Amino acid sequence: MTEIPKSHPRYESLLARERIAQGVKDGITSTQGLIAQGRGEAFDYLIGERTTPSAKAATDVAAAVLLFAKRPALSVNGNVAALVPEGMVELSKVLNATLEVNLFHRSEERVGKIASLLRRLGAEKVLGEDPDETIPGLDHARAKATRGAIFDADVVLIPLEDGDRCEALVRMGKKVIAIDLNPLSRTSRMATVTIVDNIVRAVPNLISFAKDLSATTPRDLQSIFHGYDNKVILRQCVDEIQSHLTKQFQ
Ligand code: PTJ
Repeated sequence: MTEIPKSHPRYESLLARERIAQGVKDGITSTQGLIAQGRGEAFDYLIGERTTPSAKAATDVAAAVLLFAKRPALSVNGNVAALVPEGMVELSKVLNATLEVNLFHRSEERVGKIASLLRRLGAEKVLGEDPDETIPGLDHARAKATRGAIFDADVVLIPLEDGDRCEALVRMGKKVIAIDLNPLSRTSRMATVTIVDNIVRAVPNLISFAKDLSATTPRDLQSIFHGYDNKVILRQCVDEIQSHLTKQFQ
């Protein structure tokens, strides 16, 4: 990887680029993943490369929903595996959740490499290499799902999703938590809870909020979710972007 000095004003962003580029070289990330990262960066710029108050609120609710889940599952794709593999493993342990490798541009080789990486980092429950079910209503590889993980989960975390699977999972009656820097995407609009934040900030926040809430009773966790309205959060996010942009030229 290119050596990036910590003093560089765009250190975090350049580091993420390096991770994605390395992911492609290692056969973990798809080449299309480079484009996805670029799109994410553009939205992150508009957001101000920070965790906004609306993202913080959504992350707190997401942590509560994942904690009161009976069978939580965390979906991992090639970009997630390149950017936050250690974080996803830690999150799975804090939540007692199963990780499932699920790819849009699926190749069995890439699924295997990602699953091995997660196991090497200490993950105990990794599925996705032998999917035994299909998510109804999807015609692409993302439909592949596994019993014991995404297929029969009651709550699914889908970071950096590319479209209609979110809607299909919601149709199955699941609560879906999305991490997506684009507040306008189909995924962001369809999810039960959308965290509009960079995954490199959102996953550490989720881990820390889940740890903080770990002693909370299921009843109190449910009350954190009660009355949550994702549209209100997305509207707040767009307002935050607008006021951030306005401030740039004052
Ligand atoms: O590994 P695969 O084959 O499953 O493919 C994964 C990608 C990400 C390539 C695939 O799912 C895809 O094409 O996704 P999209 O639609 O290009 O990107 C999904 C969403 O993630 C977009 O709305 C991006 O803005 C957003 N995004 C990109 N990078 C980040 C991000 N959101 C949070 N953090 C990021 N770092």
